[in-house]
Amino acid sequence: MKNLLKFLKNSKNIAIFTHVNPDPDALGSAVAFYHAMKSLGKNCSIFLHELPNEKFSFLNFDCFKIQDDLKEYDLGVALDSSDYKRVAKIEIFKKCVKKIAIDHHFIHDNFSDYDYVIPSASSCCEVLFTIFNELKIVINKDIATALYLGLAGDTGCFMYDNTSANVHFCAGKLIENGANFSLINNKIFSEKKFNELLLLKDFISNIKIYDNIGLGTVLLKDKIKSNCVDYDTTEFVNFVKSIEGVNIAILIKQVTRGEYKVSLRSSKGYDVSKLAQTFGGGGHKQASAFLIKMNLKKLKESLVSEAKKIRCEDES
Ligand SMILES: [Mn+2]
Repeated sequence: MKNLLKFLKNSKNIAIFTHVNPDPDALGSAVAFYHAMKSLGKNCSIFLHELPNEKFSFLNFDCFKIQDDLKEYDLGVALDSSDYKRVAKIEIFKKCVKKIAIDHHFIHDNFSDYDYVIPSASSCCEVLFTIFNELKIVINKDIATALYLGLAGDTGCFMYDNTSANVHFCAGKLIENGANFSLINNKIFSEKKFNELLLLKDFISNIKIYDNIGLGTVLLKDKIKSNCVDYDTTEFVNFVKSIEGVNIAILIKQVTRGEYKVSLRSSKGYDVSKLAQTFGGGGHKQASAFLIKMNLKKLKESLVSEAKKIRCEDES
């Protein structure tokens, strides 16, 4: 931690990065870090490939940059990113004089001058909460909102097994400091466009169940037909997971012709990160993902047969 604080204290211009296809924890940690560093008088920007989905409009989008401004940054900070390849706008990150990474992924490939990783933390935002405390940063409403978003996002609205007592402690402090929890949770977990629900209706009617495994598929043509974007299907995997008797939920989303993104969710005791690793991906025990080029029928067959090998490790 001391090293980390030294890096932060010694830099003036900070470029902030997170992973590609940023999820709530990625966006929350980047925005929280931005406001925290601003409060210490630093110049900073968050670099993304594109602006976030409009669902996140309660975050102030002014902090995001999608183009390189050619400024020299004396520190690049990669948040919530488990390895080098996952960092968005990597070409700008590479140019930063010093580089650090702050993360919570169980599998993290060190890729910076100083990688600060707490694998027991629920989210990168939970790690930042402790760091900001050390730095005596006043948690203003902007920081509280962003940190709460990450906590809620990575704990599935405080329902996954990574929801520790400390997560609830942090969430409480953030609410005290102005995080609008009902707005955030409603935007992220509840509110749907009518088109999304129509796509969901078709999706649910095509879910297949194999013992304790549930598998759902979203094809490009379905998304186009219902006028939905990729982000609209983020929560679909949780519908598969919510089916009684399903311990392992699989969502296959077509990205391009022949290319698929697979999201995995599981009940306590069922480790889907190993399943993701088999296919070149990674993540957490209860939530993992990978990208793959494969024939769809073959992909489904091998996913189901590999998933059947997962045994419950939880004795309790
Ligand atoms: Mn995360």
